[in-house]
Formats: sequence, C-alpha cells, structure tokens
Amino acid sequence: MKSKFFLICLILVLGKSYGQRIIRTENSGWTFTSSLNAEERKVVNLPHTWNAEDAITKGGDYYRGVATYQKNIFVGEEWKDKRLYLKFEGVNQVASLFLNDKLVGKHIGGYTGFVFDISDFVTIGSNNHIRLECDNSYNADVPPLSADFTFYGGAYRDVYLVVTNPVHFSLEDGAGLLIRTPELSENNAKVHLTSNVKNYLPKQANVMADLTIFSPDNKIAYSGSKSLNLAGTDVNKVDFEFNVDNPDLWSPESPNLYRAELKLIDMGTQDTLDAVSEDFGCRWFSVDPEKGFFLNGKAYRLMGVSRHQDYAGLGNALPNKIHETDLKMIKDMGSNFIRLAHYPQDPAVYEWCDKLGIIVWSEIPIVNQITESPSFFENCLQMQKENVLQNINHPSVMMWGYMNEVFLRLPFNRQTTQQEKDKYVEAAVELARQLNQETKDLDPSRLTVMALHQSQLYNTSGIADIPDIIGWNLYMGWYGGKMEQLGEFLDKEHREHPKRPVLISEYGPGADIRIQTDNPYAWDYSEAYQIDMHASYVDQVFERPYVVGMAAWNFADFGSASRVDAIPAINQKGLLTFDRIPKDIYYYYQSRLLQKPFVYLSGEHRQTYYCKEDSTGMGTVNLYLFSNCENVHLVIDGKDEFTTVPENGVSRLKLQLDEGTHTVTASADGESFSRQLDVKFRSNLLNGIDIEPLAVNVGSLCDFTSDITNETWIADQPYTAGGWGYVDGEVYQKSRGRVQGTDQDIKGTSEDPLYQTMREGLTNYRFDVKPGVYRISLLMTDPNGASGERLVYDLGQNQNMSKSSQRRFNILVNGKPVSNKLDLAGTYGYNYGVNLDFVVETRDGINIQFESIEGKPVLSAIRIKKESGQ
Ligand code: GCB
Repeated sequence: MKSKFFLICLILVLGKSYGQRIIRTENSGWTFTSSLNAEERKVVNLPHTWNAEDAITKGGDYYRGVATYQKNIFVGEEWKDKRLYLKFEGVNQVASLFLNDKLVGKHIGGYTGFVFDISDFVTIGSNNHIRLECDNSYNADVPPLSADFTFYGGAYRDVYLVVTNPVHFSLEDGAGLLIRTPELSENNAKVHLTSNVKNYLPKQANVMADLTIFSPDNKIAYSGSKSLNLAGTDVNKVDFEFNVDNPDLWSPESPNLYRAELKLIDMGTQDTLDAVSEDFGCRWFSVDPEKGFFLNGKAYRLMGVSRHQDYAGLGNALPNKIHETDLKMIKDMGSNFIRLAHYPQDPAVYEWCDKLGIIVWSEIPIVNQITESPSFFENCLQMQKENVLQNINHPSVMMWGYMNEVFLRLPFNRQTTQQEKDKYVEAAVELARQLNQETKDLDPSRLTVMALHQSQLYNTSGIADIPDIIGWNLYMGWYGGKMEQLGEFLDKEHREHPKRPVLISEYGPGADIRIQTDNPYAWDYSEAYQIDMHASYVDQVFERPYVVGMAAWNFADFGSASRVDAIPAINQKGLLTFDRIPKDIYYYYQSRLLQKPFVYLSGEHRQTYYCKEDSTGMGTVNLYLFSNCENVHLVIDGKDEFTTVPENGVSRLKLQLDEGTHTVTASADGESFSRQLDVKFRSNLLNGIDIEPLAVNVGSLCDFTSDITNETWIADQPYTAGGWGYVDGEVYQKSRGRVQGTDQDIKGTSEDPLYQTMREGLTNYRFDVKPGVYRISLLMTDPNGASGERLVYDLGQNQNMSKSSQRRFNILVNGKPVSNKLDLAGTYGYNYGVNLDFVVETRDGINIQFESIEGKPVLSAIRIKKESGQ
C-alpha cells in the first residue's frame, strides 16, 4: 500500500515537472519518390539524401530536381487541445510542407532549420498525411549558385514532431530562448535572457516564468520568477536580467557551460505548462589588426580547420554521431578553431564545439557569385537571420560569415559592358553591406567575416572593408605561385590595409593516401607534398604575429561532383580521407598544436620504400618525424641510436638502411612511436618477379598503392643496362606545372592516378630479364578530348570514333607485334582505362616497342611477371 502511494506521488511529481512538451524524432519510415524515377517508391529513414551515390558515379550530372517524402502520423484525441509543430533541422534546398494535401509552408535555403505549425491542419483521431516536397535544382534566387561542393538534395538532418500545451514558449524564433551576456569580466557576468511566450487559449492565462541557471558544476547560480498575464491568442515577451559573480569562463581549455532552464507554471493549477533549456557560456573576445585574437583578455592564435558536412557513402545525410566524432578529431588535432564552410551545419556540430572548446566561424553559402535580384538579396538576408538566431546562444560561435570568394565567377562575357560589370560588383558590395548591417543588428556581440580569393577586386571595390575580419583563401603552391610566397602576400596586404585583421580561411593541396613519393610536386597528390605545403604555411604564419589564425582546407575530403582529383567527384584537400582515415598531415598538426609531448613517424600508408642502392649497399629512406619535443631519441632495429632536434615540429629524416624489414622507434619525454617498414632496392626488383611482379607507375615520380589489390606501382625510372625503365618519350602533362598528367575522370577504373600520369611519344620500354615466359600488362588511356564522352560499349557513336583517332600505334615485344593499329580513343573512348595483357617468351630481355602510325603513343603503367623460365 505504502509503495503504491509512493508511486502515485512520483507520477504526480514527474508529471508536473516533465510532462509538458513532447519532442520526438519523426525520422523513420518515409516513402520517397523523385521525378528522376517516378515509378520507384522506396521507404527511407532520415537523415536522407538522394545524391549519396550519383554525385560520385555521375559527377556533375547528379540529380538536381524535385523529390517527395511522405508519411502518416496518427494524432489521437489526447492531443486535441495541443499545438503541434514539425521541426526540420535542414532540407536542401527548397522545402514545401503539405499536411493532408494543404500547403503548410515553404522554406528556402538548404542549411538552416525551420519549424512549421501544423496544429490547424491536422485531423484529430485520425492518420494525417505529411508530404514534404524538396527541390535541389539550380535556383538563381537561392545561394549557393556555384561552388566546389555537391549540393546534395534531401531531408538530410533530423526531423522532430513537437507537441506543446496551448501556452508555451515559441518555437519559431531561432533558439527559442535568447541568451546574451552584454557585460562580462572575470568578476561578473551580466546575463540577459528573453523568450516569446505564446498563448493560444482564447482567454487570458496567468502564468509564472521560472528561471534556474545551473553553473558548470551543476550548482544553482541564479533562480528567479516572473508572473505573466498573457492576453488570449497573443504573444508576450518574458525577459530576465541577472548577474553571475566570478563566472567560470568559457575557453578552448575550459569550455565551461552554464545551463538555463525556463519553465512556465500555471498559477492556478501549479502545473508546468512548458519547459525549455539552453546552454550558454561567459566569455569575451576581440580582434586586433596587429596583435591578433584575444579571448577573455588572453591572446590566442586561431588554429584549426574548415569543415564540410558530408561523408563517404552517406552524402550529407549524417547521423549525429559522425558530427561528434569529427569534432572530437578536430579537437584532438590540437585545434581551437573551426570554419563551418560554406554554410551553417547541423545543431550537433555547434553543441560539440561548445562542449569541446572550439571557436566557430559560422557562415551562409553565398559562394563564387550572386544574382542581382531582390529575391536573391531577400533570401540571403533571411538565411543570415536564421544562421544567427538559431546559433546565437552557442558560446563557441564568435564570427558570422556571409560571403566566400564572391568575385570568383564573375558572370561576364565579351558582350558585358563596363557599366554592367560595375553594376554587378556594386550589387555584391551592397549585398555585403546589407548583410553586415543585418548581422550586427541581430548580434552586435560577434565579429563579422568574409573569405576572399587572391584578387585585388576585393580591395578596389571596397567590399573587403565591410566585415570586421578578412579571411584569405590562399593556394600559392597549388593553383599558382610558390608556397614560400604566402608571407610576402600577407605582409603586402597588411602594409596596405593596416587596420584590417586578417586570417587565412583556406589553404592546402590535394593528397591521396595511395600516392607516396620522395620527390613531391604540386598536383602529384602525394602525402609528402601536402606535408610540405602545410608546414610551410604554418611556419610563415607563425612568423607573423598579426595573422589572426588559419583554417586548413579541409578537415576531411568532401564531395564535389564536378571536380576531378585523384579520386573523381571528391575534393581531396582533406587532412583525412572522405571516410575519415587520417593522412600523415593530421599528425603534423598534432605535433604543432598539442601542448602534451607528441611523437609520430610518417608512413602510415607507405609500408615499402623502393630505394636506390648506394655504393655502400644502403638505401635512403625519407621519413618525417613530427614532434613538439626538444630532443627526440631514435633507435633503428634496437641498435643504431641517434638524437634529432625537430625544427618547428618536424625533422626530415634520411635513414640509411639496408634491404629488409626495419623498425624505427622515436622517443621523447615519455612518449614513444615505432614504425615498421620494408626497404627494397630498385636494382633487385627484377629478381623474383615470378613471385612479386614488377609494377611501374610510368610517367610518375610517385608510388601508387592500389586500395583494391594492395599492389604498389612504383615510381618510373630511365633505363640503364642490366636494369629496366623508359628509353625515351616525355612525361605527359595536360597543363604546364601540374604533374597530375590529365585531370580527367578515367572511366572503367577507380585507380585513376595510375592512368592520369603517363609517358607520351615513347618508342621503347625495356626490362633486362632472364630468359623465360612473361606476362606483360600495359595500362593506357588516351587523355585527349574534353572528357570521357564515349564509353567502350557506346557502339552507336561511330562518327565520333573516326574524328577521335588522333593517336594510333603498334605495340611490339622484341620485334613481334602484339597489338596493331591500337586506337585507344576510337576503340574505347577518351580517358578510358585500358589494360592489355600479353604473354611472351624471351631469351634476351624484354623490349616493348611503340610504333607511331598517327600521333604519339602513350603508356600509363606497366607490370611484368614471370610465368616460367630460369
Ligand atoms: C576555394 C573555395 C573552396 C574550394 C577550394 C578548393 O577557395 O572557397 O570552396 O573547395 O578553394 O579546393 O579549390
């Protein structure tokens, strides 16, 4: 009896405190259809995008159009007096919501959340049909218009149903509770909190607003109440202002969070009608063009990454756990800063930045260009309003951004008059002005920021003078120029615009973990070049105290459907791969940014070092040692020992090793790291090719290890007697200065880099092998033409075929023809990865001859394997 009484009391207590708002995900079981494939209906769970696959397989032709999500929700009698809302965290990019076939509302913009009140559309005691129509087509009035990332369509973030009492805190105004800290010092925080309270009852409601503030260690820091007489069917503001003594400040080292819990209590019944809670933090910050960034009065160099929101295989439809893991990796890298490029991201991202202590730049996606229409302006302003109001309580957010490289794609042609050009530039400047003003009006406490590419138009137009901070996206050493020129550029800008605080909002080259080299060059996609360029940039920034900070481009590889890097449709400038495998460069940052002792040896993705044997019978293995310790002790195979002093976090080791397996151990300050590696001499590779074939990445200085076969195709070399290599021809480069070879998606393979680099115009490739039977594999592609227009089985396209035959050649092995009049483009189409195997017998080496009939022969890779013989 006693226990029953206790249970009833408990239910009453819980009912009073927690029985108000129902918030439940509405992610499961949506029926999905799209106009791409009208017959196909499938049931999907959210988060969902329809472009996870085709944005990779179809490149720039991924489906951009309309698609529909539908489901039924039952609304029972118990909700007849309630208010019902559907809350969408993000739908790309125009969303129209229908309930029981009536339009509830439309939201424009793919990267901010929205809430629709469906109360007046539902039928009580019945199933209600929800239809969400999404459209990710190009829309001249909606940014982004053009950008280097995929515009995945879909309801790609969580969706919630929220059920409230008729008297409740408003859901439609961004964060719901607006918390500001207008005055702050170490001794005191003045906190201002407001919310809108809605009364949907036809009569006046007398309620009490109860506020409790919990400190980071969960003690009550403040509590207060206000009684409100809410007029019927009206909205009232409730606000509190109070002080917190000696606040626990928020910072990257101590991300202290306060929690505000606000309740509405019915004065008559004492029932809790609604309750909301928000985290907030106490911190102040400023920026100075000479001295950089200050947080709580202490100088910080902002060091971190930019981040896109997608992931291999999932597109942009990520479970929150992946956002969390990403942010934790960003923190573990030593970052104190993130640029959420190029758009507001999932609420989970901001929450984790708050919890982990990562300073945020949050921006709206005006990228590359604008439209000079009033609706474009309106949509931009609305997006920024949503960006600010939805994320305003997060102490991690300190910068609001609103444009990225807005003059990159000037929509001018030969017919455009000077007047039209000026008008366009002026419109962009005017938009920036309006956005800056709107941002400041909404939130005077944050800094405004804009990212620019390396063009003087930003200075001459005056646009760069509008925001509080300028971010430069700089790619010297990649898209042009040399990496060492970074400092020069920054100094010049600083001299000419001394009042402008500047940070580097993007920098970095593409890198692929399959590609390794000791001779790094721009566009080779090697991990070594990525290390060299990042290290050079960081060193140059660290020499300049006025530089506010830097955000590496990008945290991880990301989808960019129209781009071709070493993996088509992916921008590979990530410090991690698309599926979050860290590249070596990630550890460089740990060595540079972490405070605790750190030691790491490069080569996670390079097990074997193919070296030249020197006169002493040794080969040189190049390793990067990353460490923040003063002296690092190295031991090779447990015996050879020496000490190295890393400079700026790096020692470039050149280890003299003999053939075989070695273990290198680096230790310092109680930390230790071991790497096992194999050394093989290139001169010995022809021995034993019955067991391990010799595979060569022709026309390249890089080793390429296939992630499918794990086979390594080693860097090419010139032929010398008794050895192997190319005899003549030259390295094919589509653009001068880019050792990528061709920048085309190679059809029929995922090993694009093997085919993208090649020798052209060669006549002989030799291997001085012993007598025997050999299997020779030749990998080739015709790199001419715009893209791989024709595919191998495209038999209807004969007209193109004859036009395309710009190179035809015979292939002979030791004088014996194995392929006559080979016409790669004519037979397979341009940029098709062709693999031809021949089995030949030889008594006197192998000489593969290329005889031109028309144009220059090409060879991308070659593998030889002994099938039988001595
Ligand atoms: C940029 C853009 C960014 C691109 C990046 C690149 O400047 O702002 O969106 O992805 O360059 O990789 O080219």
